[in-house]
Amino acid sequence: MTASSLAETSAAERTFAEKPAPRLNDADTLAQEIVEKLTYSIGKSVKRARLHDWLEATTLAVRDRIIDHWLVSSHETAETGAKRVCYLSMEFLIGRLLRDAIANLGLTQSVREALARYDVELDLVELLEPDAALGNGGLGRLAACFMESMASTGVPGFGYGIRYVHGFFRQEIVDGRQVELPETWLKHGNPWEFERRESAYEIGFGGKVSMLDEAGKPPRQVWRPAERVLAVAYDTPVVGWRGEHVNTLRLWSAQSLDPILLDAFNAGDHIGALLESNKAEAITRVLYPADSHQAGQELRLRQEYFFSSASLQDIIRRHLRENETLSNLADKVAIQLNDTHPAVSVAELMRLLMDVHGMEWDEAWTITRATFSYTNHTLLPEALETWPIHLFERLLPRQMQIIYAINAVVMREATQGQGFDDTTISAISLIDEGNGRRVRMGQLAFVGSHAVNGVSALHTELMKETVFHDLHKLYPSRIENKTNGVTPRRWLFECNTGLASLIDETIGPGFRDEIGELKKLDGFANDAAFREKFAAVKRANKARLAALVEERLAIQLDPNAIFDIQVKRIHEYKRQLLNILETVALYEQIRSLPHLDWTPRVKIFAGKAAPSYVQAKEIIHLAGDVARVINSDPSVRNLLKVVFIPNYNVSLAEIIMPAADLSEQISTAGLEASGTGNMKFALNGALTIGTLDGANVEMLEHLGAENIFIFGLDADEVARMRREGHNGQSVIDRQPLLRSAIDSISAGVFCQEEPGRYASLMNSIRDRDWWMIAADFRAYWDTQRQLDMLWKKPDDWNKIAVHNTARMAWFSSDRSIREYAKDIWRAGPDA
Ligand code: 26V
Repeated sequence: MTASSLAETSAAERTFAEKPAPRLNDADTLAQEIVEKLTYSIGKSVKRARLHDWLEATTLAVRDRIIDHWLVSSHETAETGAKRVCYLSMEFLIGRLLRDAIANLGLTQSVREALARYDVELDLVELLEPDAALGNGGLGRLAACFMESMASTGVPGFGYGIRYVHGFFRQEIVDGRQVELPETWLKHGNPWEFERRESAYEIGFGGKVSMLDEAGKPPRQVWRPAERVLAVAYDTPVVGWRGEHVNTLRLWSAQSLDPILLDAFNAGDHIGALLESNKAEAITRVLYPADSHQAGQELRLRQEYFFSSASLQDIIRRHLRENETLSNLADKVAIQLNDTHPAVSVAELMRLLMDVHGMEWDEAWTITRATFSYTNHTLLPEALETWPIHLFERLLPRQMQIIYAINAVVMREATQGQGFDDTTISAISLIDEGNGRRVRMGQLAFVGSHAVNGVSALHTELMKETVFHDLHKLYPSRIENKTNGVTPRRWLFECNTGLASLIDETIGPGFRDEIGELKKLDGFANDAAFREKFAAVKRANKARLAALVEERLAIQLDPNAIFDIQVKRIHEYKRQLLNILETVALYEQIRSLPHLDWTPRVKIFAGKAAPSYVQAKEIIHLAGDVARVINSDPSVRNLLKVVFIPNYNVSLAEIIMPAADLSEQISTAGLEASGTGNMKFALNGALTIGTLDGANVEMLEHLGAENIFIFGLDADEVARMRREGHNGQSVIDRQPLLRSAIDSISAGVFCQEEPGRYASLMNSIRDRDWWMIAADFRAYWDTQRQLDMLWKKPDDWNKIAVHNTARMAWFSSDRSIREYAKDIWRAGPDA
């Protein structure tokens, strides 16, 4: 069997490999398998092999074992006719795969020993794997955690997305400013993926729609696209815990149908001959490096339609291979729309069912709604996708017709059924008439789905009150909550082996199979000897991070200090600026009152700004400027250090999360849909300082108020103050610490070479204070000082830290996936 046909499930193949011959998991066997790959797949001898060759050989050896399980999983799903879950996402922020795969297969020790025989260190080999960074932030990382959890909980899942040639940009800081460099994860090839040339689909753009009236057949609309490109599938296996189930992540790559226009080439137009091919391939060349702010460009819409159509054609083809009819599609497939990026799928599925497969409107519409469900990940108005109608119509004329027709159905339900007034009707409409006529993708995803979910309890309630207020009135049972989670395999077992082993020793290894057992750790918070060991693990993790910072930035960190960490995308609503202002205020206080017993702190920041987001880039620049001045001031040495670690990504997060004492989750309340970094930190024993926002609210419920440090305005108060026209200056006038910090930054204390650099950033706080930085400063400062006091009582601090790890099990993405499977998809082992 060739690599390109593995894990496909055609009837001919079903007889193959019911159960692969079991392999031995000892170091001898693995050493032999790895060396065999090294010799025969890579063509290197043990003597000559470089570390990179060992990475490839190890990956290929491990991959063979995954394939054994992959085939079995695929065949089982096909054989039993189990319902599949298709997760459509523009982003999968995967990170590295080797360590995850080895750990889930239970091979870590054997592989380590096998390589050690050749004086090769597994940890060093793992470091050479590039991060698959096919996502921006939370939404993409959630998709990756969900893929792993679907495999671990036995839900037959398919991830569908885009195989970007260039993932999320590499960030460098040059002269204090963020510089974006292209990321090239495929440079050395990608041993995890299988190209499936046989799974390729044509994707059309532009052209005309006409009515076809053939004798003896009902008249139907036919779309004749002006342009066509090919979507080619690349499959990556996603191995679940203990390797029991392996799912598929299928990413689409765009190719031109004609690689070269030979006529043009022969006529001497060598560049023109390649234009079409370049235009086609451009569709999957780069990931849009933004996580808010509507993209607006045609290429983005092309990307969205390209991967939606390819995925739906694939789903339909597979369905028809196993079923006689499409009438039972919704019984066999659930399709989750990860935000509105794949929302055009609603119109595309209708088109495929009606125009290609001859189904009537009513049946197609019923099936479409029963198949799709939609997750919303942000309420920020600037991130809600809409497309100009003229662009949509030009690129996707048939889909536009269908959207008008869907809109007519919804409008009818709203006027006839409910007697809604004109304002409500225009809020519900799929067409925004107010802004130069645009298609609203959120509305399309909502009406085309049977379930719509938010990602935390608070966010879901706010969806009902704000963006989907009127659609919620029309379809009151459609919105439900599914609080996010994170996979404990990557975010505890693999990234914090010290803590995971300590938990093994303390409560036994049962928590690795049933994460709920972590609760057994709770009682050990009162056991001094255990706390000592827990603190020792944290200290080792801090030392590891300190070594990284020393190596990359030549800054020494004191492990006795609180490691106070804020890592996430840089955005005004996430309020890195509030943290920086508190840092400056603390700096000034330490300098004015040096005799006080200050608690030493290290403030750590990391995160990327969207390339076009000016304020976010200024915030990065400011963090660096503040760091430079504070770190070189001998009067605060060892009491305060500030670092901005460049190029935050999944692999860096795996080192940072276990090393945190304090996790900063300080968004303006009502704006962070959930957060998932908050969960990773707390699971690894960090205390949280945070607002009543996103999943922090539920963390408060699970941890208890004494184990999380909540401050500031809540979402209702923020909304009220905004309505009443809050202004920052009035608050600043009453707060000398804040005023002095803002004045120092404005006056150029941290950027003497260009004193006006931050004037406008500071003025935005003095004027509108839209993000409530001035408004929340005092509460934030007070809570930080409370934490300073707590640090002086290590027993008390460590007790809280233990409670955090013990009580975070509910935030496992296995729990999220089981809820989706039961309530939305009606799929999985318990369906
Ligand atoms: C929007 C856009 C607009 C067009 C350009 C590209 C682009 C890319 C992404 C987005 C939406 C980003 C929304 C997002 O990442 N939300 C985060 O989702 C996390 C998982 O649910 C959640 O934990 C975070 O709170 C939320 O900010």
